[in-house]
Amino acid sequence: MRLSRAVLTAAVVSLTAAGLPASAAAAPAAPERSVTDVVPAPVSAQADPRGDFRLTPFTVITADRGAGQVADYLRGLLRPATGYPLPVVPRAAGLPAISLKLGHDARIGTEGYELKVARDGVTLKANTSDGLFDGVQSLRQLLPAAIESPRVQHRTWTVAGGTILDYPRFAQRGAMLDVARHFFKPDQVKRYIDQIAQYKVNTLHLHLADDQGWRIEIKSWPKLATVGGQTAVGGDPGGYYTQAQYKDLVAYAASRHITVIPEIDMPGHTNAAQSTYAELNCDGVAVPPRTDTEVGYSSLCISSPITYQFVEDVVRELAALTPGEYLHIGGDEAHSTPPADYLAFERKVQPIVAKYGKKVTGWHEIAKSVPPVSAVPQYWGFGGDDPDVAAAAAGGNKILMSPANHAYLDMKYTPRTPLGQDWAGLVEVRDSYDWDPATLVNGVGESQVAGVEAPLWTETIRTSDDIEYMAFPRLPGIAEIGWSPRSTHDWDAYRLRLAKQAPRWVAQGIDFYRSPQVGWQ
Ligand code: IFG
Repeated sequence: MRLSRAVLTAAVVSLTAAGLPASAAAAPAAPERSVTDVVPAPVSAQADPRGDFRLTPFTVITADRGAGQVADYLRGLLRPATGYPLPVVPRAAGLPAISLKLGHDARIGTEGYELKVARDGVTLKANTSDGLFDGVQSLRQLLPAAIESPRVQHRTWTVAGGTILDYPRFAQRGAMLDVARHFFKPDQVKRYIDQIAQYKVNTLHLHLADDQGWRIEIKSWPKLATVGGQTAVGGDPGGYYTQAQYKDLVAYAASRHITVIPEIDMPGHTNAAQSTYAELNCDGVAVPPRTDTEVGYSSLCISSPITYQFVEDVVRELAALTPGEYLHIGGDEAHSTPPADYLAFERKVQPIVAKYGKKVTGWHEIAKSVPPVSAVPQYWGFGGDDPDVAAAAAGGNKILMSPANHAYLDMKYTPRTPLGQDWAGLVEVRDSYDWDPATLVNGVGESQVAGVEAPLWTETIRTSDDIEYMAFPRLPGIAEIGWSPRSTHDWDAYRLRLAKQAPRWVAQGIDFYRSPQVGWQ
């Protein structure tokens, strides 16, 4: 029986589309990867073992108008390990495609997505490019871990079949990097941005100034960076970002759909500034530079008018470098600022942030000053009662949750952890996973939680390896707490999904802590 050319072509295309070699039809392999393995856990995921999609040299990526940046990013993720062309084209024209579409689906909000993987193609739909980017992070996990390798791997590339409908529980899922105690070069920050982006983290808080170093160029106070940037904890090398370098970091973060939140900590944690400019000290004498790790000994001069000129100049220049809504003004551990002075300082400084078009966020001590309702206090206590924070929440402020005994990535895992501190206790992987932002602080419920953030303070952290050892495997779990429905929260199930992430970290060169609590593959 002669089959018409059209039928034969269709057959070849459909087999090729399925990624199957035209000569043989293989039974679907036992799923080593499934849509139900994704971290953070999706709202809903339905596996379809017969729906695996095979990437081939013929696969194309199609992108609606407005989806081009994410399509190019996806191509950049897939090309190094596959070596396939994966061109981004307006239409599939019969070729097997990964299609990125923008629409209006009320179920998924501004960061959600719907991902369908079938033999004949992959379709990713979202309402915004942020949603598409989040969907790409899930799609990435449906491919073998080897997709994360920077070198071409000659193998089959199967995307696990199924459907995911997903959107975040909380609006903010953040990471913080303290670049003041130790300075990290722009490429090191970009590496961390790429690592946290894969878990749908959408803010990066940069702790840009502290007692031991000032890390951002301020043109109106040039010595802050050129002199205040020279020091670091333990006498280690300092450094700082020029405004051009900082803008580039902000743009890089934005290309990973991450908003940078810059922090200038005040009125405490200000020794680098006060050792650089004598006029910032009440007695007009510059304090000596400090490279030890004490906290709470410094304070701006609350009574001096030049202090507020300094703050205004810094806020003005930082606001101009910040596309995001928020500036972080610190406010923690102001043990050398009398309480009345602290309140006076906060009441003068917060309006300055608003004057330059930004909203205030700060460590939760700022709640005492009864900030504007748009301000976001960042909670770093251990949970339980905090009347000031509960009052702020009752007044309409949203609270960002960073409990030190669960989310501080500089806490040791065990007494034997070579890096980190233990003042908030030991934080093994399970400790970083077993908490709920909506019940952590009495009087702060689900609707009053802005989200979560995992701070990494760097008194003892010097290299990218150090960052990765402390952030992995804990950061993905904190990202899951911020993203996934509470109903999916279950340590015994999570630890199995977490174990499957490890080969991806190995492929990415991430030197993670192999916690005995997880059955690593
Ligand atoms: N507390 C200090 C940080 C840092 C940290 C180290 C906050 C808000 C201890 N303040 O955490 O500067 O030193 O774990």
